[in-house]
Amino acid sequence: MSNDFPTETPAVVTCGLPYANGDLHIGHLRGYIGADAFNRALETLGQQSAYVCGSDMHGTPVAVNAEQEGVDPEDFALEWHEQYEETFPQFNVEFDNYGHTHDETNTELTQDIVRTLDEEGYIYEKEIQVAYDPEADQYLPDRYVEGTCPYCGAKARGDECDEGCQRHLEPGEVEDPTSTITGNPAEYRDRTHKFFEVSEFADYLTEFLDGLEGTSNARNQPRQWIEDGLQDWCITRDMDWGIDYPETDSDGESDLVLYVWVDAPIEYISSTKQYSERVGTEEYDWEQVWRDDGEIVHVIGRDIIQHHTIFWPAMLEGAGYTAPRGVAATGFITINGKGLSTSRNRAIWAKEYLEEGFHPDLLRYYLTTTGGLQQDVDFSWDAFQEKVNGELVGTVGNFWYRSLLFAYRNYEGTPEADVSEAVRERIEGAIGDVRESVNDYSTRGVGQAAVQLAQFGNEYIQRNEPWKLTDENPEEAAQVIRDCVQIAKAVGVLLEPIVPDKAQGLWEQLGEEGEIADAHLEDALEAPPRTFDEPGELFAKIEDDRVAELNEKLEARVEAASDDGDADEETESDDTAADESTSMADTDDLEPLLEDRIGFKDFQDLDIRVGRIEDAEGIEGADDLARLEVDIGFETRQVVAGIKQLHDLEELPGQKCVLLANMEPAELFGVESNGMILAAGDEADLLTTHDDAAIGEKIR
Ligand code: B3M
Ligand code: ZN
Repeated sequence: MSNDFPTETPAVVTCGLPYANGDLHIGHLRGYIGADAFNRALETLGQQSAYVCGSDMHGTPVAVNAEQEGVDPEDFALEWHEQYEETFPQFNVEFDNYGHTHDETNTELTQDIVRTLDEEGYIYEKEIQVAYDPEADQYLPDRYVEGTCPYCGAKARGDECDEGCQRHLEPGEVEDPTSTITGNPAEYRDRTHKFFEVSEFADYLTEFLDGLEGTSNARNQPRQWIEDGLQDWCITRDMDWGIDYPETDSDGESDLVLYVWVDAPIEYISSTKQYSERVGTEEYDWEQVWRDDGEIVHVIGRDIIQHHTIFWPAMLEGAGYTAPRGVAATGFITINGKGLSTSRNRAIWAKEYLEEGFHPDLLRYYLTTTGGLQQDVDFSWDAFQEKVNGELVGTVGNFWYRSLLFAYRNYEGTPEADVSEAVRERIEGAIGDVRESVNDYSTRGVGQAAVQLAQFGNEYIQRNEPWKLTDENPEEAAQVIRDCVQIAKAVGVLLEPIVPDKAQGLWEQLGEEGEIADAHLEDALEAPPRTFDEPGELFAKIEDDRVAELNEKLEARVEAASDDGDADEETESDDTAADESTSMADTDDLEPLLEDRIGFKDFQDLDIRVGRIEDAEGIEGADDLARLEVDIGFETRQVVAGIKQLHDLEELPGQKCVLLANMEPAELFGVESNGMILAAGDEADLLTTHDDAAIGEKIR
């Protein structure tokens, strides 16, 4: 691609704004840490970039919670906002600007953009039916009403099918509405509201999606929505809390506020503007980014893809702003294999993690390298321990410590020699991998490149045994250690986006000046200072009894919450960048269990095998079908699967899968399918095995 990062023009990385309405947990952190790591990685490439965000203060998610506590929504939201501002840096999440949607910058800019859309003719008025609670004598926007999703039948909120198909719902769409204030059935009443003509942008959006970068879910899902036909979008609400709809024809104050999803993404621009105003437009020009040729990257939860790939780009285009370059949508978080649930207290809370005394970089490493930006992440204290002890302590920390200690003891620092050609090439290879991973929006790739380099370093020491060489061949010993010190530094530079504090620790041990965060990839090849002090160990092992204790605590907490009574019935009110798991699907949404039983023999007749996808490509002319080549040990099978839209085909080769091998062959779009690959759910979640079952092994 011609326009790879780093680009000539400045970038901005944003992360979905947290609603200012409750404690932060691992579901939130995953997004903010992921985006922070991505932004830092961009900067190591030499990309000029800003990382901005802010608290989402408006809307019913905030109003409903404030009301429950009997507090004014503004005071309520501001309090959470301040807490978030303090919490993020504790995880080394460093925003260049962290604002909020209720501040002056955002209020003005929002009204300005809406006015422009109006002047451009994209906004019209229409009478619609709005839910109303006669007892509370109040209209019921969004979360004030619940009912049934008209598309999938799941229980849904007024504006989103949060437990089912994840669609955005327009006012009046939810069926059998009940008021969340009184629990009474709601009435529908006629009201006049403002609409944004999203339907006008269908062609524009199709083209936009063709060029969009980011994760495959964000690039592919919206195509279906466009094909199904775009509806115009109601952008006002009957509420007091929010930004007033700007009246263009000065006939007085509006009694409508803007829908929260109008002013929330505009905070991305407002926050960038505040950053620019602070550092000066010479250094960073928000208008260049947002109105001209900036590289805009949004990191979001996968439940808000529609807002960021349909509504938002249409607004930007309509008002004359720059289109996003990439959208990366994070998957879900599970805890011990079960859906994260705040009402069940099955969550890892930000505060709790820090109070347990763990270094933030450990969680950063776990979250960014387990799931990258897109994949679902399961968190368990056991897996956390395994990853920390294995990769950070065992591979990275061990390599750093042994090479620096050896260098210090024998040479008081970096031995005087040039890095050998082979090692230089190996480091250059790792740098190339990082560059490629960033352009693939893969933080996991960044972490892997660094850790594999450390692994190479360990093997290099082991193979060359410098401790033997110091006497036998001092010159060669110096060469080996010189190489190792360089590898150690390179691992630090490459891993900085993920573990910034620990990398800074290494930087200082090497006697380097300033901040490793300011280093670029090429600095990985620059010699460290000639002398440095005795190093210390940067990572410590997590002991088994700590893990046992943490598991017990978590279990006790979850139990206590379910003893509390109605936790199981409660509707989740979390609004995170990546939150609840689909594994919590209401059983009403599932296909009913079959009554008829089969014998073991019937089961044995199914020849189900462990396979590995070798190749995957779309089938021309078929919207949904892909042709896969699956190695099942004995042979490689060609199968056709309906996953073209749902998976990034390029990422499939190498993945293990499960294949029904004695399925009758069939021909689809002229391609023979010789077996069936097993998957679950609307997004074709591919089945796999999790340990070391060999390719070809039968499933029994
Ligand atoms: N405040 C939180 C969510 O739905 C919402 C994000 C706004 S991003 C502009 O995940
Ligand atoms: Zn639905």
